[in-house]
Amino acid sequence: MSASRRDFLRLGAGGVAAAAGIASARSAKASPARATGPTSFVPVETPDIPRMPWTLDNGVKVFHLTCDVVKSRFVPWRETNTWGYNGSTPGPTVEVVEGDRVRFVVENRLPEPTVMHWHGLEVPFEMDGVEGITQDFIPPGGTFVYEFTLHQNGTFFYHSHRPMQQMMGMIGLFVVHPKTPHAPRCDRDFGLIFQEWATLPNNSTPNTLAMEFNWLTINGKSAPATTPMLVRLGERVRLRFVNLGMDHHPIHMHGHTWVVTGTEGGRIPRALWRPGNTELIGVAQARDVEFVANNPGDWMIHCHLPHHMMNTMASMVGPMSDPAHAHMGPVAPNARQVPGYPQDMFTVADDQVAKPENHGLRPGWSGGMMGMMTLIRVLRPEMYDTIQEMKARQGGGVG
Ligand SMILES: [Cu+2]
Repeated sequence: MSASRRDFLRLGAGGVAAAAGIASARSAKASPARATGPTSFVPVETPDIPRMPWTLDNGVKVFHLTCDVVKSRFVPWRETNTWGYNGSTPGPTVEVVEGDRVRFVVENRLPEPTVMHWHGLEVPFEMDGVEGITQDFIPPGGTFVYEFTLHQNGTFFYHSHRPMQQMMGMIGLFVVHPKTPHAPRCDRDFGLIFQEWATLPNNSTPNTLAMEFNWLTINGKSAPATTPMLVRLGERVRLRFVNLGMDHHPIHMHGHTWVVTGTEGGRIPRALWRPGNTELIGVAQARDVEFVANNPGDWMIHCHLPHHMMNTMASMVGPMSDPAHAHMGPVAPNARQVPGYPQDMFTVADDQVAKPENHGLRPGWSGGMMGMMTLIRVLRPEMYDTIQEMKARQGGGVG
C-alpha cells in the first residue's frame, strides 16, 4: 500500500481538518483547470448543464441568453417539452467573480412575453426584471439588455419572473466567486438545481398548474440519468443546492457529515456553521454545504420525500401494477394475497444510462436510483484517473 493511501485511510478514521489541508496540496494539479491570479477560483461543475460563455467588451463580461422552447430528456427514453435558456433546461451556469461588471442580452424566442430576474442579487431597481414594476415585458422576438456590477458573492440564480414559466423550467444557476477564496479552500465545487414536473403518461408537456408531481429532476435529469459527481478521496467538496418549484426538498447525503456554509444571502459566518446530512432546501432558497470526502464509496444524494424518489409515479403502485411485471424484481409466490402489495419497483437500466461517470458502479446500480437522486463518488486515485481517461477518450472535458 502506498504512503498516500495509508494517509487517506488514517484520515478517514477522523482527521477531518488535516485531510482538508492535505487534499488541497495533493489535488492542485489534478483538479479541473482553474483561473490563476488574485481572483483564482475552483470552477463550479454543474453535471448535465453547460457553462454560459461570455465575451469581454471594455471590461464588461457580456452574456447572450435566448429564452427557448426546449426538448428535454429527463431520462434517455422519454422526451419532454420544457422551456429554458440557450437550448437548455435549466439554463447554462453563469460563473463570475465579485466585482465583475456583467451585461446580459436577453432575447425572447418564446411565444409570449417574459422578463428576467436576478435572484438574490442587489441590482439597480431598473435591472430587477419584474414586469410592470421595473420594466415592460420583453415581447416575443424582443430583446432587453441588463447590466450591473456584482458586489456580492455566493450562490444565486436567474429565472423568468413569470410563475408558470418557472414551472416550465426557466431557471439557471448564477455563481459569484469571492475575490479572495473562502477558507478552508474547497478542491471541488458543484451546483445542483432541483425541479419538479407533472407530466401524465403519454403526455410530453408538463401541466404547470398541477400540484402533484411525478417527475423530479436534478439539473434536468431524473435518476438514473443524473450524472454522478466525481471527487478524489480526501478532497474538500462544496455543494450548492438551489430549488425552484412548488415543494421544499429535504436533501440528504449518505456517508458523510457536512456543514452548512451559505444561503441565498451568501456566506454564513464560520461561528454559525452547523453540521448535518439533510438540509431542507425551501422554494427559492440556496444552500451551500461543505465536507471532506474521506469515506470512499458511491454515495447517494437525494431528496428524502418518498414521492420524490420515483419517476412516473402514477403507474408505479397500486392494483394497476401487474404483480408479475417483468421489471418488479423477484416477488413472493403469494404476493397477490399480501395486503399492501405491490409497493416499490426496481428497474435496472444500467445500459441505457452508461457513461464514464458510471464506470465501476455495482451491476444493477440503476435499480436503486429514481427521481431526485444522484451520486457523489468518492474515488480512490486509480479509479478516478481511469474514469478521467475514459472521459478524455470520449472527448468530454475534465471534472
Ligand atoms: Cu423533494
